[in-house]
Amino acid sequence: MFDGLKDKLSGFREDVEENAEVEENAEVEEPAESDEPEGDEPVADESAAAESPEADHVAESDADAAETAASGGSDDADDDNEPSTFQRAKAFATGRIIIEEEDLEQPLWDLEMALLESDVEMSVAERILETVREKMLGESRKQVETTGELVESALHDALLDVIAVGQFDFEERIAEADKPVTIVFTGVNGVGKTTSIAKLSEWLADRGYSSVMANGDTYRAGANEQIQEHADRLDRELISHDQGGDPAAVIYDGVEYAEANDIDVVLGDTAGRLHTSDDLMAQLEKIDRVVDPDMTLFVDEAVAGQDAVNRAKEFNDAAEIDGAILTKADADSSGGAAISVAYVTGKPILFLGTGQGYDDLTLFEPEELVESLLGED
Ligand SMILES: Nc1nc2c(ncn2[C@@H]2O[C@H](COP(=O)(O)OP(=O)(O)OP(=O)(O)O)[C@@H](O)[C@H]2O)c(=O)[nH]1
Ligand SMILES: [Mg+2]
Repeated sequence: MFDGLKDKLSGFREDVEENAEVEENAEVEEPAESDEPEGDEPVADESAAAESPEADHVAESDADAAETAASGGSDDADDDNEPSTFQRAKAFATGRIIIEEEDLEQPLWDLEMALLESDVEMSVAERILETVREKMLGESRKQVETTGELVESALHDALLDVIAVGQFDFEERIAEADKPVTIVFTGVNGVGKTTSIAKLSEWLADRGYSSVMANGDTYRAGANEQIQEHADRLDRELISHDQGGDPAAVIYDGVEYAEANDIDVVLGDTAGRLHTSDDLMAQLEKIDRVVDPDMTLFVDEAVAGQDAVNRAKEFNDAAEIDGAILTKADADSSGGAAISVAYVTGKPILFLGTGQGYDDLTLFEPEELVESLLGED
């Protein structure tokens, strides 16, 4: 899951570390190294090394540092753009790492490209870069020991900042709400709405909540049979009307059934639709009016990347959602939708679908996702 994105993030970490290391090496040129010249090294290099300052003879000001560096007099002149010895010494003394803005320029550019290639939405990528830059260069950054740790902590904060937007505790919301809790599922065709309803029914049962399914997909031929199969396998009640019936009426009946039978949650399916389909969007409005659901969850597939992000936004604009379920995360390497949906809609991702089995539904935990994206494995 999200392996492509993981690789790209670790590429950024390596880039910054490499840049910082090159500087480190350029600065602390040990005279000992020049004891055995490797043959083709020009003589000028040897004299430069001999005159280079020892780490504990730290210059006292920028001007001094510049002078000392200049006195190296080597033709290579690759010392010119280094952060001053003074800055480094100060950073060393205070246990902080100095990253120069220009060290970050190329890696940040590469990171932006990598995020966009991974289908991270533009405004989300920009926000991530902004936070990374701020955390790595700013005064407020955390105390860390190595450049690698600094990058990791900056990326961690930047990712969490966009991924955790609007997050709430779904289980707590269910526990505290008046019963029955009515949840309506929306989204385009074939993304996994019906499957997610079956999975969520199982997820709720595992936590002690009963549920009834109501098939508001009165549009597609075969929809009743499909959801009935799930209901039979899971031994749940299904409320359905004939094809062509009023979806709002079916879900309403589901709520009545739940009230009469002490069922905790009503899971209302709907037909797949585009936000541009006026008739079908009017149906959602009617469901809203007639049933007044406690939650409307937008379902889309993680593999759809940028398209899923755009649709989440369009659905939220047309018929406000409370959260999202991203299915088929098991088949998604880019991770762009998982990172972008919450920031773009202001509504959290609540679950990831991670396979075709009933147990393949995972509560979305931003912190866990960030850790796995930045993890070693
Ligand atoms: N690999 C994988 N497949 C999934 C996941 N969720 C759903 N699917 C598959 O996606 C296909 C479509 O799922 P449905 O639940 O029928 O989708 P839908 O949104 O209800 O489709 P319509 O009712 O036609 O709009 C099925 O073959 C599911 O098994 C998932 O998390 N991972
Ligand atoms: Mg369906």
